Parts: sequence; C-alpha cells; structure tokens
Amino acid sequence: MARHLITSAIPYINGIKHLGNLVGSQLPADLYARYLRGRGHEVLFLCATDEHGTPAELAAAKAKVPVAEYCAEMHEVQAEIAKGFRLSFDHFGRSSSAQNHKLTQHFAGRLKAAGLIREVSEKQMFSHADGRFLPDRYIEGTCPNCGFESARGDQCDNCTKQLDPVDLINPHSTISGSTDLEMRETKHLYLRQSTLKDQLEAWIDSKKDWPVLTTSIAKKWLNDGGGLQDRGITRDLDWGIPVKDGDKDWPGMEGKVFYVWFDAPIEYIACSQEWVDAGKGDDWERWWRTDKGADDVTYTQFMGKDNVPFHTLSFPATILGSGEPWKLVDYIKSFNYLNYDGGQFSTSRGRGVFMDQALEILPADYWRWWLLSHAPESSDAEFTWENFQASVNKDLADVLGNFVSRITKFCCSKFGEVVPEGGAYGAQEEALITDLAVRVATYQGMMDAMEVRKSSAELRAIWVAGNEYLQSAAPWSTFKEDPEKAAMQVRLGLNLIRLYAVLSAPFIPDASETMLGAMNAAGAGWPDDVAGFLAGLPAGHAFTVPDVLFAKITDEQREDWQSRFAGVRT
Ligand code: B3M
Ligand code: ZN
Repeated sequence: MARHLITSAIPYINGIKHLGNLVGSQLPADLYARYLRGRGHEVLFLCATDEHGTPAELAAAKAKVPVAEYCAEMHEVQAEIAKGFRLSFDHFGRSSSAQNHKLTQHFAGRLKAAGLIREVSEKQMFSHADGRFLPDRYIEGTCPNCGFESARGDQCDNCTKQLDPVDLINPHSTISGSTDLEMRETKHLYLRQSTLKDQLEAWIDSKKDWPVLTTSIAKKWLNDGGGLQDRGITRDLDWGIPVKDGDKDWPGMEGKVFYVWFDAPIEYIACSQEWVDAGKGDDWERWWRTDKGADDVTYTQFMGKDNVPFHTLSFPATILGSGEPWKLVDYIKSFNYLNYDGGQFSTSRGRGVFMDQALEILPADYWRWWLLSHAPESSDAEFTWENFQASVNKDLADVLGNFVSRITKFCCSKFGEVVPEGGAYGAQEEALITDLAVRVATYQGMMDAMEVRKSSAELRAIWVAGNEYLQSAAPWSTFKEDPEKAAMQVRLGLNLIRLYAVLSAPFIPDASETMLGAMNAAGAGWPDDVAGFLAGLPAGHAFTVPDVLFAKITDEQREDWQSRFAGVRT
C-alpha cells in the first residue's frame, strides 16, 4: 500500500465551471483518486476554490454583494455541484482561508530572507473614481493603430497590436466608465525566478516520464524570450492576502495583496491544514514535509495546459526558494482543451454546457463517461451532441446496461433471485476468464499511467467481452436443452456484473454502486486475481434485479438540448 497525494487545479470562484474545465482537471483527478483507493492505496485528494484576484472582485460587484460574502456563497455552490458530479475530494477548501493567509505570508517571508524577492517601482493607471489601480484589461479606449473604439489596455482585439494603457486614445475604466485616470508610481514585489532557473531546469529534466505537453510548455518558458523572467507577486487590490513578511508587516507594501497566482498553489498545502482543522484528518505534515514522512508520498497534479507554467516553474520556485523541506510534485498530468460544437467553451461568453446545467439534464455518470472517454489528452477534443448521444447509447446503454439487465432478468425468470449452481466452468468460460485477466492487467497499467482515454477504451472492451460471451453462450437457448449448463453460464454472468462494478467505479461511481447493491456485494475489493474474483458470488447468493442502469438518449432529447445550448448563457 502506497501513499498518494492528488490535487486538482483549483477552480476560480467567479461562476460555475463548464464541462471543458471539469474534464481538464477535477474529473480526471477524481478518476485517479478513486482508482488508487480502489486498489487499496492511501489517498489524500484535495481541491479548493481559487478566490482572489480582480475577477472575483468584479463578479461580486456585479452581483452587488461584498466580495467575501460572494466567495462564501459561490464556494457552497461549487461544492454542491462537485458533489453532484461525485468528485470525491477528501477536502474542498478555500484559498481565502486563514490557513492559506498564514502559509502564503510565511512563504513570502522565507523567500525574502533567502534574497529571492526584489522591489520594483512601476507606473500603473490609477482611477480616481474607482479609488484603485486598474489592471490593463480593465482599461479601454481607442486603438492608436486602427481606430477600434474598444481596445484594451494590453491589446487591441481588432488589429491584435500589443498596447500599453498610455497608448490608448480617450482611455476609460471599464469598471466605472470614468476617464479620470492618471499614471501613478507604485511599488511591487518580484519573485526572482531567474536566479532559480538552473535548479528548476535540472528538476524538470529529471522528470523523464512526464507528458510531453507538460515538459514542452515548461521548457518554452524556461528558454524562450531571454529565459525565465522574474514575476510580480503583488497587486494593488483590496481583496486578497495582505502582503506580509511572515507575521511581520512589510514596509512599503501596506494596502497591497499577493497576486492570486502566488497564493493559489500554496492553497494545495493550506487545504490539507483545513482538512485537519475540519477534523477529517490528523496529520497534514506527513503529506507535505519530507522531514515528516512525506518522502514516501507520490504527489500528482492535474490541470489544463494553461496552468502548466505556474505549476512547473512559479510554484516550484516558491517551494525550492523557501529552503524548507516541502514535498515537490512528482507527476503533472496536463490536458488540452475541450471544444464545444464547432467553437470554444467560454465562461465569459456563456458558451457551452455548464456543470449545473449538465446535471439538470442527466445524472453524473453519463457526463463522466463521455468526458473521460473523450478526454483531450494528445490533442484538443470536441463535444458534440451527436457524439454524446452515440457514446451514451452504445457504451453505457447497449453494452454495459443491457448486459446487466439481460442476465439478471433471465436468471430471475428461470432460477429466481439467487445465483444458480450449475457445473464447473467449461472451455468457453475459461477462455473468457483468461482473456479478462489479460485485459484487467492492461486496464490497470493504463490507469496507473493516467492514460484516461485508453483506460476507458480498455474498460469498454472488458464490458464487450462479457456481452459477446453472453451472446454466444446464449443461456436462454442452452436452458432448453441443458438447464444445468445454463445455470453455470448465468452464474458466470452474475459474477461478471460484480467484476464490472468494481472496475468501472472510477468512471461511473453511481452505476457501480447500483450494480454492487443489486448483487448484494458492497465492499467487494479489487480483482487482483480475476479468476478467483469471478468465483466471488457462490451458488445460493441472493441478488435483486436492478432498475435500468442507463436510459438511451432519444433523438428528440438530443435536438432539444442542442437548441437549448446553442446560444449563450445569460
Ligand atoms: N484557478 C485557473 C483555472 O481554474 C486557476 C487554477 C489555479 S491552480 C493553483 O484554470
Ligand atoms: Zn487596433
């Protein structure tokens, strides 16, 4: 039994995430956590809401509630939806927690003491009406290059020219609309990542088994454009973690907060403290401190590709720079994007299907199965309603659901709701068992390697093998000539349901539970020995016929959803 620490990128607080966000981090992380728990390992699986930064402030302002209140409410909303998707976090924390405040300030203090922070004076646009500095993308004006009237402070979306806020003609605040703006001097802290470049590069080069998507992004940032740049880690905002040097004030930094990307990954650690403080665990250090036992821990992070630079460079720079024995990540599983029906999923434009909407239409398993079996691993993937309908109907309803229903109903009608006796397994059954043992080993290998799509394909092949067996053994025909033999075939079929339930649990946990419940087999362990496992339900064992596991999606439903989700969410 090994110990596995698993974190998913923590979703921003400002709104409900779409299915593309879900499949890029939380869902595959959950798949892996469930699988490892199923194999008997000790797992700590953490996620949280990412609550700081301008987007949170603005979303709260739009909702007309104080930002702290907004975050508390949205955290509950996201936690509920996560439960709806059966995301099995050991704790779902908050980056605004007291624990994260303290830990973030601690890291800043350590970095300062190590000489890894420098102060930089820069000029930034200040809005008198808003009483604050404005981030570039909250300033708009006319593009000096093409005359487009809604060019942003950092770029013109019309002609793509890179801009500085001072370049804009008639600049105004997008918050208040005010044009009373002034360039003002402000001081910020920079993390001297450039001095850690060699150390970071050596560490990344030592990770021979990391996905190319992860290492190629990291290498690009390490080497392009003059190498790894120092990074501003403070902002002129109200909402965030106040800049402090440990528990001491930081002269000159009054009224400033840490940049959201500085404190967000630290929340992975703080979240484990929240987990302990919530009474769910009793020791977080054995997961995070290599001097307190975390040397034995395998730490895996899940995230979309846009988050890779922060996890391969900035956060490791924070950890290494602290000079303290914190656990570094062992494996970073990153994902490409999922697109929606010929375009992109977009939170800001409300395009696509959002997590709450998905659950209003269908239960979690339907979505989990489609998303995971189409995970954007080697390239971007695309959600279409036709593809979703086809996958659900074929894989879940026809292959798995149909198998379970046929065998249980047939048994019930001929032998009653108990596993029938019959004789010993014959050649056909032995061949199936041998085939399944190989397939289960393959499945495990792929799950261990976090090959999400390949794992789902192998799992499906395992379901298909049982279906084909049932088709060719045809106990309903056998029964007429040789009821004894039919009983043996049914006995194997019922045992296959139990096997499928356990193997499928990481993908479709609800259906798995239904199957185990029906088979009266809750608590079945992992099938390390497939042949032995398939003798797990002996003759005389009582079961019940479950309800239909998966309903087919009709063309009517598909068309209805297609048009309902064609527009934008308001
Ligand atoms: N909240 C971005 C995102 O949700 C960001 C991840 C932080 S991980 C420490 O994609
Ligand atoms: Zn322009």
